[in-house]
Amino acid sequence: MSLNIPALPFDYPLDMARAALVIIDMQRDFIEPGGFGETLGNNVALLEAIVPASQAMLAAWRQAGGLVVHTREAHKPDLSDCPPAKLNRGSPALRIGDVGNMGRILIAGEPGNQIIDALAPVAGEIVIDKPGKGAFYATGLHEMLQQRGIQQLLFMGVTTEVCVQTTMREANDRGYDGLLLEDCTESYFPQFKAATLEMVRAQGGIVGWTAPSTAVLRALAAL
Ligand code: C5J
Repeated sequence: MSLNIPALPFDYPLDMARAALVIIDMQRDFIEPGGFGETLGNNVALLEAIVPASQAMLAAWRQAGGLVVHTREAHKPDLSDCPPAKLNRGSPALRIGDVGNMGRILIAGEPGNQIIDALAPVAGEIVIDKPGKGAFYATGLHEMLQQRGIQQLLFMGVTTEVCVQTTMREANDRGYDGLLLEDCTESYFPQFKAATLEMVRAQGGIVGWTAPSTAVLRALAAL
């Protein structure tokens, strides 16, 4: 049975048995005051603002028995999975592997690399450490989803135009139908978020669909 989700560019037929909620990089260093994102001069309040809607979506999804995937942008402590092309760009003031206010930046296991408490994974949920911006690169995520018969991916998380959009495009190329939850994703640059939403749903859904989380919540409540 599929649930009809009002979405753009047209309705999304959600089949819970074949769908997963993918929560991208809701990590302390990107979202919390004092973390990597704020140290670089970004207004993290923009990202914090999506937490309540994301919590409500996650709670409803869990209640409906849906599969949840969490990702973290995380590198090995020796940085052997971080190519120079990634390491040497970004702000020279604070680079991947440097010590920030919440431990080493984007290094697995460090306090700042953890998912925020409000959206912490629970037993049975998939947690992916990804060295790239996209969640499919060098992670085995595609195989994990295929083993579980997943064909539809609903996306939340940060930042919209970087890790969320990259992952959504990777998913699209692998044959998944992606739906981006508009109020559960954010960027440090509001114009980049707006542009990403437009790009995703342009040309008949060239990358996928977008919808407010309330559209999914209403459908799940009717289950
Ligand atoms: C993510 C980034 N998660 N903006 N990372 O989008 O570098």
